[in-house]
Amino acid sequence: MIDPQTLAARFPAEFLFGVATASFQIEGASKADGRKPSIWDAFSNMPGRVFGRHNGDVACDHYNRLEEDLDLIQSLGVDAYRFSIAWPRVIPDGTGPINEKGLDFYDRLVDGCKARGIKTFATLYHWDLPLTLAGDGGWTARSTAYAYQRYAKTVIARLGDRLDAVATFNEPWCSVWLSHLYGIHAPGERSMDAALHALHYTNLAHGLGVQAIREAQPELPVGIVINPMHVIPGSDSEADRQAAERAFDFHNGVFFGPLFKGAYPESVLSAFGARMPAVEPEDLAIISQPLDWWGINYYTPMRVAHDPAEGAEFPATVSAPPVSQVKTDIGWEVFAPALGDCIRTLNARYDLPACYITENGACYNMGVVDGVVDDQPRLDYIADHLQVTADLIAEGYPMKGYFAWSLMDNFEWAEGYRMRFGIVHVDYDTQARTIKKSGHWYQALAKAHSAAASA
Ligand code: IFM
Repeated sequence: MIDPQTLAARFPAEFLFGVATASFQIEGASKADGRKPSIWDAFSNMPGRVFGRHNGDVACDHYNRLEEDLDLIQSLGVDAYRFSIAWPRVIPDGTGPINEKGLDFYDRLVDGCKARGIKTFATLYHWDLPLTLAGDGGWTARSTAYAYQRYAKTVIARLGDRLDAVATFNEPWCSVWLSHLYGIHAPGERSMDAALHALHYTNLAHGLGVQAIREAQPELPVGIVINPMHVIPGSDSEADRQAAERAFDFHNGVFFGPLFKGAYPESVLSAFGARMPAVEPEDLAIISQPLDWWGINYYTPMRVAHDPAEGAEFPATVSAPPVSQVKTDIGWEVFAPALGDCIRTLNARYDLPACYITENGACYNMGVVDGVVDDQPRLDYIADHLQVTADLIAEGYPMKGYFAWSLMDNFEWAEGYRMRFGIVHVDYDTQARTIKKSGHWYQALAKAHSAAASA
């Protein structure tokens, strides 16, 4: 087992250790204080979409257990908490009246963190789009980008003075491709045309959000959280290498290109140009405003091979087998070196600002035995990825912090509650929280790092 003291010594004093969650996954209280449904409330209540038809009605009941959960975070000794704000609590119909009671909850959350000496990293959009907006086309409609801008402005006007950082979006790859092309996440569309529209309007919303945030709170560090794919060709063949390049453009370039170069990848434009929504003359300038930071969510690499099927749609790839047979309980290959290579590749291709690892962690479903959760594989996973992070810092990459996903077990989207990512176990019958072995180890690491930093 990697010694937390030794590992802590590899990180500079100002490096932040944190834990992360998202509103829909933990809050519950889905009808409390004026909140209205999001697309995930609707989706999870449809047959066949989410395992066991689990939903977010209760989740971890965090909305009603805020103070004790903040005490839990404090007890872990971490520097920062990354959480998301539920648009349907703040502006329940997406547009129209602002719900002060929704904002009050986040006021208490932010003040509670500050009172406990915990830095606040807020994400404005972690997939819970107000359901009313779906009636207008959701992310396939340009109007949603402007509704998002008003939402961003509303949140920052109220909370911005006490936030340490804000992210416009969490993992646009998921809310675009996984939600509109692959049909796995809400709203469950399977249409390239819908996905291409969602792509551009999400990127536009990001840029409009940055404008609104900077106008309301010029000093607040603004960023975005992306889950880039570290694409590895399945073989050395030219066909597989080219497939990996296409996959890179499709999965990463469509976000990093507009954001950091002001342009969509040529390969994507030539594959889909006519099917893209109208890109207005000012859009790419709005999207590519410089950012203060970006976040990477990394779990597993993507291995691809050329798809030989005639007429295969761009990027025309199929999955290639993993090299490591070590997998987490959700079936994702464990391969820590890809985190380092992903950061190296992205920095070589784009001019990127400071970086936080905004999510990293592993799904293991072991339960409580005699008051203990022995999740050694999760501990090893986190430790190995932190070693890679320390290597990146030693190479000179501007890695500023690491947030374990997740603070606690929660609603794992299409997998419902059966897949557990927490460093704290949640008993969904009693809502009891039990710090797992990985959580105790992470606590020792965070405390050792703080002690060294303040020595
Ligand atoms: O639970 C999710 C989170 O909401 C976004 N990033 C990946 C996690 C694990 O799937």
